[in-house]
Amino acid sequence: MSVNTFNKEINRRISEVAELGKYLWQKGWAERNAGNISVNIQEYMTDELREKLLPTATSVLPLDRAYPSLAGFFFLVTGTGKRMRDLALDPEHNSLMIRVTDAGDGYQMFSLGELVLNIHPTSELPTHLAIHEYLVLKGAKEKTVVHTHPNELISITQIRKFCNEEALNHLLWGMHPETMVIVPDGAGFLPYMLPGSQDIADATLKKFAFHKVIIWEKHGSFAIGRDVFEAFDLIDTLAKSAQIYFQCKSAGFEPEGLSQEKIAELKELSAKFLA
Ligand code: 2HA
Ligand code: ZN
Repeated sequence: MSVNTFNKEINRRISEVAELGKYLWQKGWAERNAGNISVNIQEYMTDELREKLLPTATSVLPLDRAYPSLAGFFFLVTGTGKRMRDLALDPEHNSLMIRVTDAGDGYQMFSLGELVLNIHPTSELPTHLAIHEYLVLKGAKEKTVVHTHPNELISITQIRKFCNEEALNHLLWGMHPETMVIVPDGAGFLPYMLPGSQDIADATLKKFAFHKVIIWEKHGSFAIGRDVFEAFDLIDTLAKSAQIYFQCKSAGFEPEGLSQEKIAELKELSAKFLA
């Protein structure tokens, strides 16, 4: 089965994931296998396609915890150990489709290419599924989750005084007016935890109740969006602010930033802009 045999909507999501892989690589945020992407494609899964796919499923693999609200849901996910730069050129061999079992506590895999599947989902699958479950339960419009390693945002979290949401967001909002307009809820900040674990998934999930983008200390960022580009834009905007901060510092001076008053004024503008 090749990419072309899915329906138009699913093919489009596969292409978008590949395109995002290119952006992440070009940004320098995707060393080796860094980063991962998932898309909830349940709404595009017709009965006809499901019937065609199910006989090609792998056996069931267990999940560390159950996601009852995702029972039967299909997702596109990037593969563990796969490179974003390869994903950009060849989504069939660097990403796959999974279906959460009817009990919600396992998943089956489906190839986007040949029938023999030589790929497993991202190591951050627990965090991706936890976020998707939260979005489904909320009836949210966001269907995509993007994780990447933006140098600028990781660097900020190497500086202890910015390792809290208040200081971090004050800094990022103050570097450029667009940052408040695009990310009015600011970034959630998660202190360092072991990647890939259920604990980091649970802690990240709690942050998404208040933010659309989370920064993991000394590691990277997670964002949600209606499509992968919307999630990318949140991270890109924050990274731009961090970059401005470091460019000023490299030029030998302390950036002035925007005052609390100006930031508050922008928050009002953002409410109108995003309404
Ligand atoms: O996909 O980024 O956090 C590799 C990672 C793990
Ligand atoms: Zn990572």
